[in-house]
Amino acid sequence: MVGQISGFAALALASLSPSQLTFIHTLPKAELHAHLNGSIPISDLQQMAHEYTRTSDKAASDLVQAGIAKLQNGVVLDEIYDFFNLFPAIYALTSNPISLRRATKVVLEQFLDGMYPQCTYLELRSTPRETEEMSRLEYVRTVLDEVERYPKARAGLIVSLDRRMSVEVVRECVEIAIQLKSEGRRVVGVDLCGDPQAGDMGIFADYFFQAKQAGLGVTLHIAETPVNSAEETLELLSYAPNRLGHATFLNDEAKSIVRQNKTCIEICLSSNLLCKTVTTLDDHHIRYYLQHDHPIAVCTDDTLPFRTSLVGEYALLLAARPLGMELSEAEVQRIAEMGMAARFG
Ligand code: 6MZ
Repeated sequence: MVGQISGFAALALASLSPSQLTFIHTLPKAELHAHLNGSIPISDLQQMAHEYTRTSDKAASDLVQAGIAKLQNGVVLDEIYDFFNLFPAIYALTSNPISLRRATKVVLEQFLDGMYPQCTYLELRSTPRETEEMSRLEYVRTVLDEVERYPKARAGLIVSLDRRMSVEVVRECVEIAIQLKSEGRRVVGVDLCGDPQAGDMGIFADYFFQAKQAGLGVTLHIAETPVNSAEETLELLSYAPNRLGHATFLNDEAKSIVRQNKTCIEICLSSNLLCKTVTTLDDHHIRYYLQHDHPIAVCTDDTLPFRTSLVGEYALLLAARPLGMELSEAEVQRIAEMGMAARFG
């Protein structure tokens, strides 16, 4: 387990006693914020890259090889914006139904299989992509086919909308989510994600409203960086989201709305530390929400670049300072219960 992860969480995990490890492994936990294309294990990605380079031209192969080498060596980010440059290489490897299906399968196995699964329940999220070999509808159906191999109580899908999308693409993605849900497929919610500097948030309002009307949960990446303005944050809060991703830079007005509505905050500790939006665990906004007994869900975000696992994120809660937050087992159990209570599915 420790061998597969190598970031902050690995150090915390290695510092735990056997009884603390057993406690974390046996705790019912929900993973509610995991991006599919950011969670593919490196060994699978390497194999996929190997096959890809045999059938692709040199320029495309070079791009993929350079991207995979970076991920393999452990990404070091100067700032969060460097993070989004990692995806073109990964996307090249998951651009047809066969490779997408394979990636989804290994990501689900990573979270849900084994003697001590990372989580009891997973809400995987992914952004529908149109490629030369599949439509966005086919993309979502392909991911769902794998998600639905697990019982309903174990896995669901959130359809992500990227901040860079045009209004036409946003409309198409929300229509797909609503249509598939009405067919009884396991779409449980919609998400807003992507480069925090990009996009016009005004175009999303109607579509998040439609998604809510159709019974889908709504979660929004919000105030992930200091450049996200207070106006944008208030606009996103006006969509009445059920959960929020990161919420690192909320001002007092936004915090008071979030607390009044008891909106669950998806907390991704390693992600925030590696993207340098939070300096240390002592400065992390999780402390504010714990002090106020506000609902949170501890999640991984992207296990590959952030070199973590859900068990590793829980280790960060429990481990002694300076490796972890030194919370008690009772506090960690309460956090896990809040995560389970915030499921859409
Ligand atoms: C914002 C993120 C993210 O959807 O193609 N993504 N968006 N903040 C983050 N935290 C640092 N981590 C991942 O998965 C990859 C996509 O998820 C979004 C980005 O848009 C990325 O392209 P899918 O499966």
